Amino acid sequence: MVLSACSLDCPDSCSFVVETDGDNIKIKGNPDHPVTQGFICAKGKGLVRRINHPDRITEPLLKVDSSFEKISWDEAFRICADKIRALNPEQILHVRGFGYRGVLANASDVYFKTLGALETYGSLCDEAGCEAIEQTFGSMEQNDLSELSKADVVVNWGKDISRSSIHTASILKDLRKQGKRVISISPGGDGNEKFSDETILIRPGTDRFLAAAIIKCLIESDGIIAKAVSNSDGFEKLAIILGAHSIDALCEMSGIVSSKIQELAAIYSSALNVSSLIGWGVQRYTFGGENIKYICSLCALSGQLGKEGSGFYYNISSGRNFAPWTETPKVSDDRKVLLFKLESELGTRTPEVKFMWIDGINVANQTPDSESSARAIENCDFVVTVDAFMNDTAMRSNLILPCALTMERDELIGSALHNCVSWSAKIKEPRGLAKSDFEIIQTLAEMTLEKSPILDATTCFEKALESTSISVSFEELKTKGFVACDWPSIGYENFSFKHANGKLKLPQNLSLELSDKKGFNLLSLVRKNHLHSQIFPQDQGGLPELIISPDSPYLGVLNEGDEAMLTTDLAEMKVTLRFDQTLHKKAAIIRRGGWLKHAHNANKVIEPLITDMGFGAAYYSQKAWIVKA
Ligand SMILES: Nc1nc2c(c(=O)[nH]1)N[C@H]1C(S)=C(S)[C@@H](COP(=O)(O)OP(=O)(O)OC[C@H]3O[C@@H](n4cnc5c(=O)[nH]c(N)nc54)[C@H](O)[C@@H]3O)O[C@H]1N2
Ligand SMILES: Nc1nc2c(c(=O)[nH]1)N[C@H]1C(S)=C(S)[C@@H](COP(=O)(O)OP(=O)(O)OC[C@H]3O[C@@H](n4cnc5c(=O)[nH]c(N)nc54)[C@H](O)[C@@H]3O)O[C@H]1N2
Ligand SMILES: [Mo]
Repeated sequence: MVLSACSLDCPDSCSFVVETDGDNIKIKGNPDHPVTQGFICAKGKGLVRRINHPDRITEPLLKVDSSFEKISWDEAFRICADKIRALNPEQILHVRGFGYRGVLANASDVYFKTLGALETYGSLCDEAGCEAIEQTFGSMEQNDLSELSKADVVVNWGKDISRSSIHTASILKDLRKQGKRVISISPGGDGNEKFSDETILIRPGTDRFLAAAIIKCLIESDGIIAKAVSNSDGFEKLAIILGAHSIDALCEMSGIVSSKIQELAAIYSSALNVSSLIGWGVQRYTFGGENIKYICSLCALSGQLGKEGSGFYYNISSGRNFAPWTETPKVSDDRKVLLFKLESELGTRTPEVKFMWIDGINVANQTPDSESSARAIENCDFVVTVDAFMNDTAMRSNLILPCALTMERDELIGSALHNCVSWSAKIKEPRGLAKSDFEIIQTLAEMTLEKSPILDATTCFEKALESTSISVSFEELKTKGFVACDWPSIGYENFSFKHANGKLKLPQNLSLELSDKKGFNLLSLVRKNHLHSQIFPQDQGGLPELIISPDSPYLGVLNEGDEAMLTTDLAEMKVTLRFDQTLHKKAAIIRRGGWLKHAHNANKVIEPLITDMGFGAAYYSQKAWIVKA
């Protein structure tokens, strides 16, 4: 029995107990870990299937006349090094995702930044919300996860609890057993009702109006706490903005009746401990940042912040407990290209980008307007992808370098949900000729730079642990498998914030929807059993499903089980319709991550809309409709 940990891009960051018998690996959740608590999710269990899967790429593959040929690592490194040496760094683009996170995972960033290569900006994930919280509080803090168990009421603003974080779901289950209350707000269709005492159906993308309406009720009923007003900037202006909208008008915009808003206002201003969960879905909209700002401001103004059992949970930086193992050079803005507009950005750039290095991201699949990203890859002279499967990105590359996966390499990982760091130990040798990303970058750096910035792995780990929040040695951490880091259990205690004047900044705008374009909001939500596009071809048979309300005004003559064309201003794709009574009439759900090559990719029809802050992808603002196939 050995300890290891999951390094998937998932907040729960589980600690594993691993049993090995030759090549056979069995993983279980570590019962001693305070959050893993002895159980893991389907995608964590699925890691073993990925390691052993027959489709796995285990040798370097070079595209010759449109088919792939096996080559040796020596040849692969020589090709890469020759190309990198021959080019001006501005002709090289590094595209990195978080398909692989951790301390050593940063090596490719360090290398390409040192080289002076271009990199991407723009976030596929959580940046609109992170930026909103930073702008509001001057930092991104939250109560320790253990505080959630002290809540009397949990208000879940759009977290898909049963799929995206099963350990949060487990805390909610326990709370309900003790008679505590969980209220979930979402456009429905996510199964949250099984984990909630009450679900409130909201019109997609309008949480800011709901939160604003609750704040307005609190202002009108003297429910705002004085300390929040004195410790914030912009309260007067916010009150004027809210004064310009009636509660009824705000209700109309969010589709929620005013009695419900009064009820929520009463809960937030009560003496109960109210914790708010904020899901990433809420910020995948054109005004996603503002949605988050209003929810956080509601927590602060009602006094449900900075104390036990209260506050909001959105995200913590998964790297905050690690010290950097090296100084990484900054990349100037003129060396950054927008991730979700790669084709147009690269098309107009001089000097022309002739070499792309892609690692830990399925760019041709996960970016909005995925077909355009796919073309950007096809149009580039030479593209290297470090991955383990022949996905939409790898198949369009010139060279595929097979990477080791979780448990085939050592790594130290943090979490976006809790404050433990875990040792993700190597349990077995990488399959075939696969190599760890770290080893690949180490070799490349030595071949192409006068002085390689990449230290040896142990030094990187030791330096990462020279962090103010960690007090165990590397050896101790390896033995224990994880360590709880030293961090205040209460975020923003005493209403002390990190802006220079110590105050929080309240929202000074309430943006109305730009247009009432035709169509429903297309929500491309996570799958239960897979992480994003890490799905096998055999799990993508038939047509993808579009889940829609039987009362949707967009159905026309179409019925459950019918084939339909899911259509947007950008493109169309064929789907089968499935009805879900719990879904909002103005929304439809398609699961994300299906592959272009299997005609399952939602991003084919999703335009590259950008969030109001943080350069996030506003996937869920996509308007779509259906026509008979
Ligand atoms: N099984 C599984 N788990 C995962 C992942 C995975 O791919 N598979 N991915 C991981 C990653 S990287 C991330 S970022 C997280 C994402 O996990 P979540 O935070 O759950 O994010 P989403 O799936 O984007 O959002 C889903 C929830 O937001 C709701 N929602 C959508 N629009 C709105 C709205 O306008 N208002 C409100 N109130 N709710 C809304 C949806 O109904 C749904 O319940 O999950 C992580 N965990
Ligand atoms: N339509 C739509 N699309 C979305 C979203 C949405 O809401 N709607 N949300 C998105 C979110 S939350 C996120 S975080 C992103 C995720 O986007 P991606 O990061 O592209 O997610 P994955 O599909 O998990 O792809 C990660 C890739 O990394 C590879 N990989 C795994 N382990 C390793 C490793 O150790 N080394 C290397 N080099 N590669 C490895 C996997 O095989 C996989 O191909 O996309 C998003 N895409
Ligand atoms: Mo994400």
